Amino acid sequence: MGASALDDHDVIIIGAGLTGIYQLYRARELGLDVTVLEAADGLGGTWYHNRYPGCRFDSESYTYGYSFSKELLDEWHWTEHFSPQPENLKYLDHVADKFDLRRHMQFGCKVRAARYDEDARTWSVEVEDGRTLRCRFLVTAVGILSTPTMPRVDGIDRFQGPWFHTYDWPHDGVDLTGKRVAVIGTGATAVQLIPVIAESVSELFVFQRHPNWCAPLHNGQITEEEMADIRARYDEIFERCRKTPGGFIHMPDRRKPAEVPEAERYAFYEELYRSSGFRIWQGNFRDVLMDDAANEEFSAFVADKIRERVKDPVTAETLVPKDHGFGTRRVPMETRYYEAYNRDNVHLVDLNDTPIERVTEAGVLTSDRDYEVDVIVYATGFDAVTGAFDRIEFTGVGGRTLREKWADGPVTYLGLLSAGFPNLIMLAGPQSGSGFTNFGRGVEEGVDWTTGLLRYLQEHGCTSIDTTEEAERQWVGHVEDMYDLLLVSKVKSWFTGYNSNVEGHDHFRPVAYNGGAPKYRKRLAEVAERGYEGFVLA
Ligand code: NA7
Repeated sequence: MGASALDDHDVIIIGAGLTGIYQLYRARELGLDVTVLEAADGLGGTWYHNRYPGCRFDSESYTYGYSFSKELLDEWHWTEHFSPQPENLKYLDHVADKFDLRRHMQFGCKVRAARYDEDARTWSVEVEDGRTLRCRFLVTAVGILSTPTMPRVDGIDRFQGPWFHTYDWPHDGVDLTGKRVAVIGTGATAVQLIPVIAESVSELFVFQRHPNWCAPLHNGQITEEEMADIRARYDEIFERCRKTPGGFIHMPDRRKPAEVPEAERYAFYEELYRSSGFRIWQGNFRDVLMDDAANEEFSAFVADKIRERVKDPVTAETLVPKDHGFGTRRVPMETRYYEAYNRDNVHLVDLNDTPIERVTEAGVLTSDRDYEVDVIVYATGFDAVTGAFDRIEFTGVGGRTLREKWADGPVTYLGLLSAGFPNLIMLAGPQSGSGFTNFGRGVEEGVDWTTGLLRYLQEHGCTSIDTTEEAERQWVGHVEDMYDLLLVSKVKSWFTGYNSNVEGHDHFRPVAYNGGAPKYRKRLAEVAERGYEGFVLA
């Protein structure tokens, strides 16, 4: 594709997770010389790293997996409706082997920096092992939750026992049986982990800064018969996912809650609470995510459920969020999470009353007391969406770095390119509609579209693609407008770019695209039909 003069590659993909694997498959189909650089020692991304007990999908398994191969769909059996991490990793390994993708991947290759050569229109990619590789197109598939963050408290490395972030859970496992364990954080990760380890540890101290609105996952096994039925309905399932804003099988209810009689409304809420997966969030009244009154009513309903499930009223009250409404942060899906607090060996520490002062050799010191523990688990989240980009020194036209350009938040066109960084194509990047839906679905569509773009560039002999500041201005404006429609915009979370553990992430940053998958898909299709409007091809 005009890159034949290079000794290296037409395309380098950074990251061998769900996204990178599929982009590799598609790029290879175009006959491109492509290699994938992966920092870890194996493929799988999120599913390679997160090995903590309880880790699993919150998407229905059969909606998360790839749809591109009928043969793959026909042969793969998801054993649970919300499949656990080991099976998810096995699935991705299976895909890589089935399509003979592994030989295009290089593991243990952490990209340190990448510099655009304006004359040659190529990227030089520096790997931490000292090598520099060149490519025409540099494609990032670095994930949106791949840069774990630790709390900014003193003493973390003074602790004498094992300690780790959930993302870095030891691969050979860690036996917590009979141990005193501290878990810091109560996000989606902690909510999966806590009820599982509560059963075997001697004491579990959960350090909570803000509670989240969690909802029952209602997971279950998938029998052979059920799987056969799912296989027969795959077309219908994927078609349904295409129609929903979140890319899940759950369609929002567009009725105005105020127009639905109260008894009917509450029957609906009960039904949602009994339903599995994200239906309670994505299949709720649309207004619950957009209108204060609707949100308040539903939040009060869920608060009562928490109070019913947690025996000690003080603990129950500590677990009820007071600073944000249901669904305005990503909803942690739980399996007997609240019941864990009914156990004698589980203790909730409210950091609002007694903040952490520091970590000591023996445990966690709060303003109230010293919690002596054997193991400390940090479930403290991620430098989400832009973190992985900030960790690589991307230098574009005129020596400007992406980090400088994005200091106040990402600036992109369609979440795919950032002006001044030609040939750097971001998959499921900041402000892209691909990353903020049911990930499997969003990513597959994003990759298919990008593959169409690469084909176009190939066929038209283009050696560079960039975008303009005007196209970016319009896109970022649209991204911000989409935030304004949702209550999510009023709440500090990784959706709105906040992270107390990352310098400068203390204000709103438009990292997510909230317009929904159908709107994003339509926009991408129009852009392509108009000869890649908003892009500058050379
Ligand atoms: P989240 O959702 O970002 O949660 C991180 C949790 O860690 C959250 O409860 C934070 O409290 C807490 N946290 C972070 N820093 C601190 C400090 N310094 N002290 C105490 N507590 C802290 O990350 P997860 O890994 O749980 O989930 C990420 C996504 O993965 C999730 O949305 C799913 O999509 C899958 P805070 O609320 O900030 O007070």
